[in-house]
Amino acid sequence: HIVKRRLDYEKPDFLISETALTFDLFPEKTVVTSVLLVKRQNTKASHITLDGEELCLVSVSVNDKALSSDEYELNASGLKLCIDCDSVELKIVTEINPKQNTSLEGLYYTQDAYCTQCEAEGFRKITYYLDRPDVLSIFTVTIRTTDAPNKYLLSNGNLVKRYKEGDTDIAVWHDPHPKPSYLFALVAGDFDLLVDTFITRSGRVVNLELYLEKGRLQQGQHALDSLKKAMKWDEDTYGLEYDLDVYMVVAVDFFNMGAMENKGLNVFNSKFVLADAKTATDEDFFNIESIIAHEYFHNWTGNRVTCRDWFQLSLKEGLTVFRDQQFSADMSSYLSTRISQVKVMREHQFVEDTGPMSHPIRPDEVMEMNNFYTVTVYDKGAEVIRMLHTLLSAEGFRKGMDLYFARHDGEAVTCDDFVDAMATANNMDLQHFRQWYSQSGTPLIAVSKKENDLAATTEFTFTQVNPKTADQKEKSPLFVPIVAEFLDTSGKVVDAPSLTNSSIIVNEQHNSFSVEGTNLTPVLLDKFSAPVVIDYDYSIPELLHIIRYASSSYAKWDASQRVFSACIQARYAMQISNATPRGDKLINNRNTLDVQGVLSEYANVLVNADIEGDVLVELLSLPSTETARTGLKTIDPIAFEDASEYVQKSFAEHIGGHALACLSASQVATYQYSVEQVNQRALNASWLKLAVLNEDTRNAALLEIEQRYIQSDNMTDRLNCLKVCQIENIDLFDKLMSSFEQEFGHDAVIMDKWFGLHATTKRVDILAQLDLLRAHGQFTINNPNKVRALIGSFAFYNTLGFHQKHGAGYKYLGDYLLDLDKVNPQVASRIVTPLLQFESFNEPYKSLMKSQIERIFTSKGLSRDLFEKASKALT
Ligand code: B3K
Ligand code: ZN
Repeated sequence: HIVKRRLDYEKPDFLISETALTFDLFPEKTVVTSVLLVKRQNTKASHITLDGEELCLVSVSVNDKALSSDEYELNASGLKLCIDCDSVELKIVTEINPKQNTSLEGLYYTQDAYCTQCEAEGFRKITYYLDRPDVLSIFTVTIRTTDAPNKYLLSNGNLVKRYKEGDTDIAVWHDPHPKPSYLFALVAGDFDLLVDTFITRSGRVVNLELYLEKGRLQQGQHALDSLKKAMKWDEDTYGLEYDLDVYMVVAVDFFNMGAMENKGLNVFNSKFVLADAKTATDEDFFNIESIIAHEYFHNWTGNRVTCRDWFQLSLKEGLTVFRDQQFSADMSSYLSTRISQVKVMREHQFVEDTGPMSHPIRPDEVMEMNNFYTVTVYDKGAEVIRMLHTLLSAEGFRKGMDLYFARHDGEAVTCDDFVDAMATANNMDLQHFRQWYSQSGTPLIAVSKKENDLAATTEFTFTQVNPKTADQKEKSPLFVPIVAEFLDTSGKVVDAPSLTNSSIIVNEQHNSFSVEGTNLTPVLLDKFSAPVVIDYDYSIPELLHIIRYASSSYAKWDASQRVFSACIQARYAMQISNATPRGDKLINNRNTLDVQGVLSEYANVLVNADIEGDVLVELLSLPSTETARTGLKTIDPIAFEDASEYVQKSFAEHIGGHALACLSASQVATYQYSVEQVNQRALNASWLKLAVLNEDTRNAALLEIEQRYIQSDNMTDRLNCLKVCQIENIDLFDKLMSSFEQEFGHDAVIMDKWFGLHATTKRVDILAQLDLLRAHGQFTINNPNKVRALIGSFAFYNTLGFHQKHGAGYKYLGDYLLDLDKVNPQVASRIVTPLLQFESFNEPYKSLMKSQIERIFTSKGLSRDLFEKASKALT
């Protein structure tokens, strides 16, 4: 397995100006005929090497002359032949087996339909080609089939012709926009079709077509509405219009990720298309809206302007995630949207930074590109774009975007080209800022304060620490905008003229700022203005002061997470030390914390302060383990989970009585996906959980759950009920789960929720349960959604089941991954993640996890995907 390096980039010697593909579709033997107009760019080049994997070559001809096998070189990764002139027509015929293709990359056949996935390097599993994003070509695609169920034959661009020759159905598509091979798509199968139109602001009519599993037309309406909103939003916000006559979305059950932005023909995981009140949760509705928008936004940020090479992936992904985040915040609640993004950063991206797969948002070295569709490239990439947006303001950012498109429409470019456009349009020096693209890791900003009583000022010193990561030892200080405010003792925000755009710029190892006044409480990193960790030794009274008085709801939430985290860490320290506890009072490294006292006071603030419902929801929920353990290098996962449960339960004891009252007061309305209702349902879920955890209200709350589960008209409430009894009453849980299965057992998408709930249940016999669930009629190792729902949920979220004392949970995952790797390496490579983090755990967990990685590493026939991760984890 070879490592590719970013700095080794070379321009292609040849381009392909036109690509004509003909597919004769048969499930087990599809014939692909490719006619390429090849243009030489580098006159010194005499040979072309085309990428190709798992192909059966039938014939090659150059300018109509067939080559004999000694006139080309063929190996497992490609085809090399002589082209010693400036322009030739190359004709290549290959055969592939879509039915046997369980990797779901390239052309595959499942559930009576053909479907493709080419990004990043899947096109080479369809035919020999220059499978790299800087080779843009005009595609014409002919699809031929004699299969009666293949009613729809789809590819990119516009349909030119649809006709019959004997019993062969033929469709011809032409895409006028030059594109790289990764944006190619083909779909053939029978679907129900949901249609609508969108009129662009310049008056062009675009046909919108959603291809859905038969009988599910109703469930496509939310996706269709979301698409129209996204199209309008991109015109209003960035002046960007759609550029073809038709926009197609196909939903399929077998898909490796969320969706794919193929030009004019998006392919979606049906989980991110199908929804109605009865079967989808508020979260599903939210995700559908955001992913539909994300893929649509790619039409400009990704397709019209694409990446020069795959190291530049964040050019399109970071930017498009930022755009979909802006869109979601405009469509729903800013606060909950932003908080969910920050959780992804803290719970997944910061974790990636501490493990063996650490990389900058623009990686330098890659073995398997599919391994780099990461939270770092996507979500941290979006945070880097967001910092630019903060620094340049919305107007400045728009100017930069306009210049970026003016300069690069139709090109394949780099992250540097993007930053250049931003810098030039705003006449700004972004030299230091650029380092975010090349440096990996999470900066730690330690903050200390020194009061000068005479001058009545406070000096804040920011010390930037950039811990070394698995991939980089040398680090330097980054350019970090920290949005901040300072509260005086009465809760008023003091004037701080040293702030630019409400931001403190930390750009050296030490930066100091002076603020008028003393006894100030700093509110730092409001809205998560940079992907960093702030280390300031907040006292509990300071945090409660922020929760009472900060001008920003986000800052209140952030402070509340610190209150809970402090309690969890204090309890954890007490549990793992042998010190005799005096009640809950204990001494950890930093402070003496009376956990019960803190929680009681915190509950008091929540009940008595005038806090809006949407903020309250956020303030009632505990941080995840990843957030709560911030600052602890290694943990005992079981003891930490116990500590967290203790804090959760204690909090419920302090606020639970109030919870039941709030719950009973809430009114039930017919389900609607609206900001108000989403918020109300979330609040009810929090109250329900707290009421069940509180001894006094527990029985009443459990009755309430059963009733709600039966009476509710929507999946959100029902799933919330199941989640609560999953923790607190396993008998009721089992009863409701069987009724769930009876009702929805026929529906694959809904049953993923059921598999996920079972996989995360605390049971001593969880591994035997997993075995049973794998034998369930709806489960198959070939379907990524199923594998993620069952095995993924177990490994990522079932702390007690996964981290078993003698390593049985780790071994279970190891065994499964070795089987899965043979079926679908991309999915296996995602689910191995929890095992890679062994350095973050105490013994014996660490060694037990590591031994599974060693076992995977030494097993025969390992995919490039798993090999890359396992080998990195062991060096
Ligand atoms: N661009 C695709 C992801 C492709 C993943 C390849 N392993 C979806 C997206 O980000 O929109
Ligand atoms: Zn994307």
